[in-house]
Amino acid sequence: MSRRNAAAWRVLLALLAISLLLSGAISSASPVSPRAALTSYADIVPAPMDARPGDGAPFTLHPGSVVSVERGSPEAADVAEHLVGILRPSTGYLLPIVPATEIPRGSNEGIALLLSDVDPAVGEEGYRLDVTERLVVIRARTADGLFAGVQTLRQLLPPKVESRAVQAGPWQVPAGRVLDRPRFTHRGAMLDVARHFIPAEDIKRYIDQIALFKINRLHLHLTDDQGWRIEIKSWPRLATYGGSTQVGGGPGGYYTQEEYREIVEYARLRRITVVPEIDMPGHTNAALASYAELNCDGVAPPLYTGTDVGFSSLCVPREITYQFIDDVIREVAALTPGPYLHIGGDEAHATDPVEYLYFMARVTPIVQKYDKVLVGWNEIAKTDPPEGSLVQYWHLSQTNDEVVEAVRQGSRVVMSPAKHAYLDMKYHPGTPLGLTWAGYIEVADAYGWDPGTYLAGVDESAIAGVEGPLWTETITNLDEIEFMAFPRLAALAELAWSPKDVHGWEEFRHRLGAQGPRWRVMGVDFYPSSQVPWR
Ligand code: NGO
Repeated sequence: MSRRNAAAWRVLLALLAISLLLSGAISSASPVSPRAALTSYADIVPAPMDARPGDGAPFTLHPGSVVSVERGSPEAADVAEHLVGILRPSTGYLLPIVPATEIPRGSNEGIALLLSDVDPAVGEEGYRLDVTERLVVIRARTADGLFAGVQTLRQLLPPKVESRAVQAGPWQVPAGRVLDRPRFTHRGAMLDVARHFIPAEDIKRYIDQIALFKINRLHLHLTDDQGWRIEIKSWPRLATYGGSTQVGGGPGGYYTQEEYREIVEYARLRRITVVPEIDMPGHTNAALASYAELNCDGVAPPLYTGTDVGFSSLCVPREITYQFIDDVIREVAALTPGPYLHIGGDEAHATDPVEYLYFMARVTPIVQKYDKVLVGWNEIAKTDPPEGSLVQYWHLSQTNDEVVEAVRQGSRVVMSPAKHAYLDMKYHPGTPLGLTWAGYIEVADAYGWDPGTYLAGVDESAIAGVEGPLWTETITNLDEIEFMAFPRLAALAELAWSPKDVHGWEEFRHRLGAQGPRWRVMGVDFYPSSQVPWR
């Protein structure tokens, strides 16, 4: 639909909604007391640092409400677009966006997103939300903060606000205020698009689902033994041949660079940084199958559609290996506005340990040459990663001397301990999907650990954040992704965002229960855990 058509439709929808209201076909008050239907400040996930209901009348969004947004900030304007993108379809209201420098007055009732007069307690990524009868005001220092405030506001509106079709109001938000900021800067979700290819449209849907919980990193595991999923123009067979199948032998697929750019931009508009992963030197059968010259014996292996790990390796002594890596990293870095580039490094069981160290010493400068921060699974900790690198901890043990040493040398740690954070583990023995090697992970297990103290000898100050990896050996499509990710990813998001002193399983499971109706409206196929009192 063209922009003009879309605008015309919005006007029509708004007029329709107004005339329905006037004719009484849609009651402007709900049949029961409108207060009974109000959402609660106690139900926000992740729990805010400080949320207080007020005793005033609730705010009500009207057909004539406006969204005012800090003048002169394109990023704040993007956040306003994101907000009305949710509100307009379900309310049917016009909700024009108007530039402002202060709280609107008079008839300009509505929602204000401002970057001025900000409480310093909100930090770089936090926000303050004030809800009174006539106004919702979100103030933050950055667009990240405004976006986070908007996610809180979404959860304070009735769940049907997430509908893509016009619904009956009233559109009320209980009076109150929230002061909020994140515990950790890295709040991630990882998706393995290599074992099973996940189309770009589904990645975008997942981005929408994770943004609601203030996740701000999407780590894409783009390459593995079973598939190479990103077009590399200087080595085209990686995608066209190496991406031509997947686990179980299906047709696979890959993102063209243009599609990949669209994913990155879609994520950016939701304040999410995409972290691309090119796994090496192991997990490389798809590349080895695509180019014979990458193999030490010069013979390309067949494509692989099984689920074993640890059998493939790039050829460390061959010089062409580093030309290949330079080309790939150059092209991926050029597609990546974010600072991070993940080089995997996990389970290199088919690489000689001494060669592994040599390999990483060759690859690290390539990542730096293209101006990216090195990220790798915790195996890279033994290779002396440069200061400022991110080490992603996934092992079962709660002690790891190599990681402690890497932290001493200035690396920071992203916590993805498999026992708690692996979204591909089954919930219980009867879960139809998933693996079991790290154990069963019910919702309480995903929630019941502390990323700040989990690894002995690693202080909370060295923890960059928390990430939930979803590997796809057994997962084939978005419905299955949703079932494995939700509600556990919401639990990880709370560990990553909320201050430790507001964590608590009892409170959390009730907050989580309140997400059920919202997920149902959004069409998210979540796992209805019996540990959660679903509404
Ligand atoms: C491991 C392995 C992956 C598997 C995953 C399955 C890491 C970092 N490497 O995690 O290749 O897909 O387990 O749970």
